[in-house]
Amino acid sequence: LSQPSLLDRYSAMVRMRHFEEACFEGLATGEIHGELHTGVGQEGIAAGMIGTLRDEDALVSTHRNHCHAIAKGVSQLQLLAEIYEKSGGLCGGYGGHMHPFDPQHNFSATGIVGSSLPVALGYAYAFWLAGGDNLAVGLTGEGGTNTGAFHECLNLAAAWKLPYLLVVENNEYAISVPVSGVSAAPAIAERACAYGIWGRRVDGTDVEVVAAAFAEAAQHARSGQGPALLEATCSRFRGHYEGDLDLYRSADEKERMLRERDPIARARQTLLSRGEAAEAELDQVVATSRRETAELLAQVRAQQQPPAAEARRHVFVEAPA
Ligand SMILES: Cc1ncc(C[n+]2csc(CCOP(=O)(O)OP(=O)(O)O)c2C)c(N)n1
Repeated sequence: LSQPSLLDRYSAMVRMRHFEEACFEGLATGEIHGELHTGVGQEGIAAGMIGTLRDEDALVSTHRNHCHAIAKGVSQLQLLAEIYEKSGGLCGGYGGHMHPFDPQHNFSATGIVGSSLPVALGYAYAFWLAGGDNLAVGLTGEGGTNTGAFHECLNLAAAWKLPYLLVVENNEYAISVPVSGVSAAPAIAERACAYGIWGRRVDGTDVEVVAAAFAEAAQHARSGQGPALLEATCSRFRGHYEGDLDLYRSADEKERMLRERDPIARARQTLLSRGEAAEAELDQVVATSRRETAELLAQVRAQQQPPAAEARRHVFVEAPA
């Protein structure tokens, strides 16, 4: 796979943000039910994985999974339809936004904090048994790193030198709990020393820095040298979920975060200052993405919901007739 240009990564991030905005619409109109967690502000981490992840690699994400799915190549139409609870969704509209599952791309997610990690470990073990150089990536927020699963997965993956890459999106808050209140160590990546594995902490708002570190970590884990722990710092621009009053962050903190920690604005600034793109070209990228996302949403809205009578399908094992 060749690595995308910064302009390509910028386009991908813009698209991810517009995708999230399309989800806000459905929540406001009552088309989407339940808690909705979006990756607005965190797109740099997902977009940094593009170009390194292959179709056969596995990516197991969290409750905040939309950008990761897009980076993995999951159909945006099927993903948005799933979030909008439509029959054409990845899981026929039964899974909803926290549980998209795409076996074709080895992509899945779970709303149980920390539980993406052992699922990814299972993929890593299967890949190791099969030979070859497929990679399993497990994602978690920094809150999920304080579950037992985090320790157990890294310990086992290290002992067995599995092709396992654990990515931590450190947005500093687990709902309202700041990382400093629950972790004495300043950097989660430092825990890599305890397992004897590759570890690094990077600025997740710089998509190029993420891409370089992700590619290096992936190469390390694929090549039989054991797992890798990549921590990417970032900011969550919205509340924990849509509707969260977000009273645990001051107005000053939020204003500074929006001004200084936007991966899209940062990439745009870099493209302009290096002369790799002009304002008009970047505006065009945004306009095209907006139009295509609106078309996507219209297609989703035209779909049916699964029939109410089948609400319990896939909940219980169905006895053969
Ligand atoms: C096992 C478990 N405990 C609690 C919750 C409720 N919960 C949902 S998200 C969340 C915080 C997760 O924080 P973090 O891992 O940092 O991810 P972020 O939301 O910041 O992306 C919690 C406690 C849950 N879903 N699963």
